[in-house]
Amino acid sequence: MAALERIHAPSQAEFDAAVERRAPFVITGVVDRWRAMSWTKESLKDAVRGRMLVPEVHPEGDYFDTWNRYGFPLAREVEGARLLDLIDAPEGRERFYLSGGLAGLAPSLADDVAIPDFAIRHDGRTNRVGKTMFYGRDTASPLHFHPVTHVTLAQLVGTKTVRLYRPGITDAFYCRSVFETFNHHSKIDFNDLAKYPKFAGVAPDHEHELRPGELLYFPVQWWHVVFSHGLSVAVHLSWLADRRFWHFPSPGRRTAIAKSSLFHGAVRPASYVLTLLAHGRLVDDLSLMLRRSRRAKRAASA
Ligand SMILES: O=C(O)CCC(=O)C(=O)O
Repeated sequence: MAALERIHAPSQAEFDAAVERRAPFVITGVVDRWRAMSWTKESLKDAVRGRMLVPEVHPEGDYFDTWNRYGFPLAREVEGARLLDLIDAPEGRERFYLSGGLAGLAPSLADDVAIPDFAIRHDGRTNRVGKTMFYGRDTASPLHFHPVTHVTLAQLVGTKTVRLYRPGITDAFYCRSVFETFNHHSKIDFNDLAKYPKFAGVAPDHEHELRPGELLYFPVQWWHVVFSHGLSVAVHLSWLADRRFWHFPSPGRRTAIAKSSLFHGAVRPASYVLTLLAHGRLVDDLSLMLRRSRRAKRAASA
């Protein structure tokens, strides 16, 4: 397996040239200048104290199981400082993973992440670059790809193992249906790979141990699965990729369909309800309501 290319403090021209090679690479000498590198659990707790945040909730403590059971992670409002404590020292089986726009989660910290000029000016345009924060302990993010964006992931605290696979949807990736909300995700449970025999012959193109101070560039539509070890804080920066970076036929064609306005306007809401039904949540809720009303009627007539 090839080690990733490493580039130190790239100029605009060096960054643009590296992206044109259409393979992931690691950037050093950028994140270590951010104020965010001095974040600690205590400073983060102060920044989110009193704010109601909405983390991913994994009731059984198994990230892949939640995704496969419901089609997406569950969510609940939790006060910020308590949430960071719960992430670090869980009570019971339930696990939380906080991810979301940095300015929304912790507005006082948003400027601690300095978006590099090479991202803003990439591809000869002025890009709107989003900042997403990830805070979790021993997390797993299922195998997925970014359908339309260039992404760089900056590790601030802890380490992550990232496995990357070149683009293309085949049966081996057990991709979710185009009708699902997370249609760019795979169903593969990495804790139970025996259930996914077609994936057995698929080796990652790269596996990288992401360390504090590194910035990992994910080309648009490359598959990746991410595991964090211990407490992990990371920020990802993303901006829209020109279509010339998409991979055709797959997943470019499917992405074009999934992002089309017809799909969003008419097909998607219907497919969303079907997805919920297929995953049993609505079925469970409706049958519970029916059982309750039958019981109430029986009790009233007795
Ligand atoms: O760090 C993670 O858990 C997920 C990161 C990721 O997949 C991303 O930045 O796209």
